[in-house]
Amino acid sequence: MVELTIDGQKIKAPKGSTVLEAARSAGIKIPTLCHLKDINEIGACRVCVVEVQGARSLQASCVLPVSEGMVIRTNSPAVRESRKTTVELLLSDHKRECLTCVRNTNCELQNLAEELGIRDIPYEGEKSKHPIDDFSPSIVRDAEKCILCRRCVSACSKLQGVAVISPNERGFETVIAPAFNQSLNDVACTMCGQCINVCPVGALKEKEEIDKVWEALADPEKHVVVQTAPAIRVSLGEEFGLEMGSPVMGKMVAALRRLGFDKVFDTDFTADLTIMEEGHELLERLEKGGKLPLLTSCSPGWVKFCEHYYPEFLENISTCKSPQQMFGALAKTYYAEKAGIDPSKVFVVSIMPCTAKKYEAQRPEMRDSGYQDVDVVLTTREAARMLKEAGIDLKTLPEEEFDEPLGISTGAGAIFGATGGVMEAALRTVYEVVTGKELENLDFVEVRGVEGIKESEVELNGKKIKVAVAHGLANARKVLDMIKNGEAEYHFVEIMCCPGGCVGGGGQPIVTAQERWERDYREVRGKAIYEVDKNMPLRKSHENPAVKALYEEFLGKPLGEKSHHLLHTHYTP
Ligand code: HC1
Ligand code: SF4
Repeated sequence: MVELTIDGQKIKAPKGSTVLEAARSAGIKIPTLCHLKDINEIGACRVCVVEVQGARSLQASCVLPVSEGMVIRTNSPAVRESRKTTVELLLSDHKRECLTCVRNTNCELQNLAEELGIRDIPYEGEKSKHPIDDFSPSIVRDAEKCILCRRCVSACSKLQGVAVISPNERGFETVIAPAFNQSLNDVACTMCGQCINVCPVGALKEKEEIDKVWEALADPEKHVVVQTAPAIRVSLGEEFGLEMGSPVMGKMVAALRRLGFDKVFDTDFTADLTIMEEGHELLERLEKGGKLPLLTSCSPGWVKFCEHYYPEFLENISTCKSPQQMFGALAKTYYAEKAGIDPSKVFVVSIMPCTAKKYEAQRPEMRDSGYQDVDVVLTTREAARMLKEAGIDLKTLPEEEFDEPLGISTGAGAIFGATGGVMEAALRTVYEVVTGKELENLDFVEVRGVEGIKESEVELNGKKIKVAVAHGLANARKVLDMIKNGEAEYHFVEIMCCPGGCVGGGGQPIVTAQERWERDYREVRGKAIYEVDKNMPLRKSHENPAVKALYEEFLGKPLGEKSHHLLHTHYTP
């Protein structure tokens, strides 16, 4: 430990820590903008400058190591003046559309301008000019709002191991973009949206599709159904001021009903169905010597990553469509038939924690119902915007139940939303199908939690099955490289594109740098998902009565002909 003085307070801090960390541990606030814990610690924006006794210039506290006897001032006139000037200069070259910006009231630059008491911008001069890139089905990039903090660059390279965005040009011309200023749609971007989640301003956002949903809801000819992803039931509440990880399943159902959806269904239902199909696919590959390890297929950002960067593993990917897509295919066949509705009139909306799901719904493989299976995908954030626009306050609503039959699910479906959940759900079912015995302990804790790569072993009738779980594409890279180099051998691997799994998806409520500092949002939301599972009356996919009925009435059996037609696909290099 070293001892230093910050604003007259004697503080002890671990050797190697930064002045910013030392100050925060003592409850002293230093504002930051580019800083993002463990992801972007580069001292680029200079908002966090402090005065160091004896030093000639102000220093960026986020990269300044503590040293014995150091004397720091965090709020001297020179410091305040410098911070203000920095932010004024940023604002002078910023497209100041605050009132109509998607990040209005949720923007770190806006908040900082307010906190620093900025009342006018004295440096009006030349402004950068850049076209908006909205060619991607998932991500919109507006470089005129970019403040060059590089948080997106770090997230894309460090968390996702993708690195398709970086600074182009120099000086005033600098722009964060794919190489040669190409569109995100033309490079090997996975559409994961992690860059959006870390953007402090509105330079990156999802491709908003709210208007299409308003239009469908207003059309008396259309039967509009909505499906809600596993992860959003523990995150939507954050948009309405509830604590992170608050479970809002019943209120969410009530809210969507009030918005005007004809049926409120649940992606958890098809998550259970995925387990039936994928579990049997695993067993078939194990028995018949198919391609192993089997890799999960429900995360479209991961599938796109595999197509771009590891095409040699495409045959390992399960042929199961994701639960979102299975739902769409069944809504326009099984459900339409059962409800006596012309499938061309059924309009399927998904609410997903994910931006890549927008892209997935538009893939040419996803039209097996005879129509585009899922019509519109909204992120959690877009869904909240719709509710707010309609004057619906989630907090005040009663709890309501999903509609039947596509709204019936088990705890196994719910845990899809957290890293390790697909694996755990699959193991619960595969174990009982193979052994014919009842599983005593349903909790496969070894595959839970936020560690980047998790491993476990399960014995099935005397055969050891080795499994692994990776979340965040940088971890996916590690696992795939280990398999490729013969350093690891698995039978079944779950890969989720986003850190923490879908709870950390690129369409989720924004977690600011300050909140990320205070707690691990992946952990908080993940724990909430496991609580949902614990409280469900049924916790194994094969016990879902609506899934059983679906097989009896429509599909026949797992991996049967109808399943193959509607629920499976192939990704080819
Ligand atoms: Fe996911 Fe999935 S869990 S991919 O993370 O398999 O997005 O939540 O909906 O499809 O079920 C996302 C979440 C989601 C699918 C399911
Ligand atoms: Fe990188 Fe994902 Fe953003 Fe694409 S969407 S630029 S892969 S972080």
